[in-house]
Amino acid sequence: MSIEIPAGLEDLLVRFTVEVLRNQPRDPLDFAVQYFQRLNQNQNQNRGGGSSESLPSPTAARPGAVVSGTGQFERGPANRKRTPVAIRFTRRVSVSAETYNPDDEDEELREPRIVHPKTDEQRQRLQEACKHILLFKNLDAEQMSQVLDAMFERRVEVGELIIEQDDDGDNFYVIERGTFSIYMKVDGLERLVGTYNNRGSFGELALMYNTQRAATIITTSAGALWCLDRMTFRRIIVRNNAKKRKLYEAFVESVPLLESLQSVERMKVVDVLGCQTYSDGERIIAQGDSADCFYIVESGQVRIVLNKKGAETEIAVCSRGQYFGELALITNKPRAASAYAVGTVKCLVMDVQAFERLLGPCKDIMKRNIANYEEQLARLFERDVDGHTETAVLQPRLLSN
Ligand code: 1OR
Ligand code: 1OR
Repeated sequence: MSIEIPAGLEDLLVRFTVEVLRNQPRDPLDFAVQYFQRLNQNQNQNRGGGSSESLPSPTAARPGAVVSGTGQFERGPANRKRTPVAIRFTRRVSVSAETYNPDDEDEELREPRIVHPKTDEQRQRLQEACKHILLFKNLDAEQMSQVLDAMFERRVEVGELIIEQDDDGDNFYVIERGTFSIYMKVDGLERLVGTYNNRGSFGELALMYNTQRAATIITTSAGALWCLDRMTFRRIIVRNNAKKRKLYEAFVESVPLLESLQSVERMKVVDVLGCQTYSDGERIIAQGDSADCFYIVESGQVRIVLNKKGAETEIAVCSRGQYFGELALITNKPRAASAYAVGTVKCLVMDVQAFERLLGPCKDIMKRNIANYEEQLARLFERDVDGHTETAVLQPRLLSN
């Protein structure tokens, strides 16, 4: 006797099983009833042209069914916590960074919305941690609220393995507090290539491009992370990135600094940068601060001001297509000058890790310009000595050569 398995049954059951494992419901039967009812409603809505994205998951209807961050992790060798078991269910579609198209993932996008209920106190901490996350900067209010709903907290201890290079991607992580080391295998040896210090985010690459994890991340202190599951990340952030690419494609093609990058690399720059608006007179960078960002001016003007012995001197003005904030990242020193918005200014902002990863080919240009600063500085303060300081003779630095 041959039994025919209806088309889609296997997929349906796998998806349901993943949801059960992810949500750990106290009553699986009740969860199943709600899950399938909502799926059914969802499909009916889709047939009628409705959107599936606002559907609550069974967890939303059942406050208290929170996924515990720590409960999900299994222990591995050396007593380190390993990546979540849910990782085994992620589908790595390809390992090519160039071939992603979130709109192809219709099935994934139809998954019910994930909600992890939070106390007011947790939500406040989460909002604070997410305030400076560049990948969230271009989201509208509804998208941001869905992201916040889906995030869940994970407390970490020193020495925990959060991400292991070459694993599949499960979550994107936002740092609330704690320090982390970034390791990469180079010629078979693990090398420390960077750190995170109480701010920032990581784990976006494997989720954006369906690749294996590019680096290993280990905690170097106790701390707290907010995690966003792969599905929500793809449904909201990756889809939004497709729009961002269209929006900024022409602009990044016109930025002289990025000329030496291939067009696919320029698009990866767009994927990770955030757009930030500043009002007239607002300080964007404070001289002496430690640095973790790099800026390209999209519109408006930015004054670069040097404070020497209490006297402020304008040393450069950056306008559309020009960059600033590279010096401290390259020299690993505090900010050498302050930067202020002139009128309303929009900047594209990139974090130091993305700067290191993506702008390697542009560093020669930046270093040449840094050499020019030194010359200009020497000229400026020679004039000072003679009592003829004239900042107007200093040309805004040209960033295209
Ligand atoms: P992921 O999903 O690949 C590991 O998981 C994460 O480490 C990765 O996303 C990034 O968020 C983060 N190169 C690649 N990934 C990095 C790097 C990095 N730094 C942090 N991540 N480099 C180090 C830059 C300081 C490049 C080294 C050449
Ligand atoms: P940062 O990361 O140090 C401040 O943050 C930014 O201001 C710095 O990177 C540069 O992008 C910019 N000439 C032009 N731009 C400068 C200069 C400069 N210093 C800092 N920035 N100098 C020459 C002045 C005649 C001063 C060199 C110390």
